[in-house]
Amino acid sequence: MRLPESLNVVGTLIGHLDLDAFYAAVEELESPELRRVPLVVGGDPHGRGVVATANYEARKFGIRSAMSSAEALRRCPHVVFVRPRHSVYRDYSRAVWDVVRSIVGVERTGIDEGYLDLGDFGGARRLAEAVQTAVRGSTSLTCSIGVGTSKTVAKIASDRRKPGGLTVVPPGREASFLASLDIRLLPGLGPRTEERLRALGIETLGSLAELGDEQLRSVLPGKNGRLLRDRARGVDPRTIEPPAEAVSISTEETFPRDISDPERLHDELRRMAESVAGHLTSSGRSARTVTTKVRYQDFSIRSRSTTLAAGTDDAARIGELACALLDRALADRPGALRLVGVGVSNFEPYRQLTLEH
Ligand code: TTP
Ligand code: MG
Repeated sequence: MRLPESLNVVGTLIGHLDLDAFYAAVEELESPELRRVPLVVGGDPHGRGVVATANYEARKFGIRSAMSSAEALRRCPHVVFVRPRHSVYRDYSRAVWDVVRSIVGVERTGIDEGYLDLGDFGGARRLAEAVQTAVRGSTSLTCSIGVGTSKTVAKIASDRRKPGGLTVVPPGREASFLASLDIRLLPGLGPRTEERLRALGIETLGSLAELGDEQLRSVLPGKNGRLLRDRARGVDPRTIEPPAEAVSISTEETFPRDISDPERLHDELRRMAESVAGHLTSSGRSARTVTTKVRYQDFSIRSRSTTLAAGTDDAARIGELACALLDRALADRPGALRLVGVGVSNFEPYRQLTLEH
């Protein structure tokens, strides 16, 4: 996917979107009886489970992510526990980001958060509101968005008015927005740094921003100190990054039973080569390097590659090369295989793409 050209333009407003009580919100949608009761998504409260997240009802009792489930139960004896269902959350997350991407350029940074390219100041608020409305419309989930001239300001702002909030920090207002906030809210500022700053009486981003060079060097020496002070001042040149560039297309398959017959292995490789070549062709690319990967019964992995003088997207050619590479691997180390895979690489830089079965 190519991103809109407006990405990374200096002067663009950045949004940070974060879904509200994400896992818990999904569970409430899936089981309406869980709405309006204190809910924890997490591990066993009678074992060593921890809280992944809690709905806002449960947060009133002081229940928080990463707390032990046993502690959550102590704080609210009638809290309802459900175990995390990660594949369901992944599906909701995909639906959210598909609809967000249909409106603005996106750099996803987590399952429920990412940065948005909101263009110039004039249209940023309207775009952010449109994103919130679209997310709610397509998934019934709510999200909070912070808007600012930098990633730091946008990320901090998205957490200010949860749930469902929109906080816009206009250009020029960064330092005053940050000044009164606790240093703990600055992304990238870890617990050890926090402790050192507090020991000197530096509790707010405003006082961190005001530290002189010499004082800064003594508390937080090196690059990191300057970076954190810059961010506390609202200075953060990071732009929205497009998704990582692809370097290969590959597919692999674990067999229900290990296979040692070379003919059957060749058939599998030819079939996989068809699939890989299909993706190459449809993306208008050709590849110079073909790789065969094998996994033996003891789970060890070997791979063999060959590089052509000119690129190809021909399934039969890739299949034959993959088979020859398999023969080489088996000549070096014979044995039954749990898995084989075919990959192609060495093309014009594009996104990494792993085919799913
Ligand atoms: P968060 O966005 O930090 O939390 P949240 O979406 O539940 O609540 P908020 O409204 O404050 O944004 O994390 C997103 C999901 O990631 C969260 O729903 C569950 C999971 N998660 C964990 O599993 N363990 C953790 O310690 C945290 C912080 C999150
Ligand atoms: Mg969240």
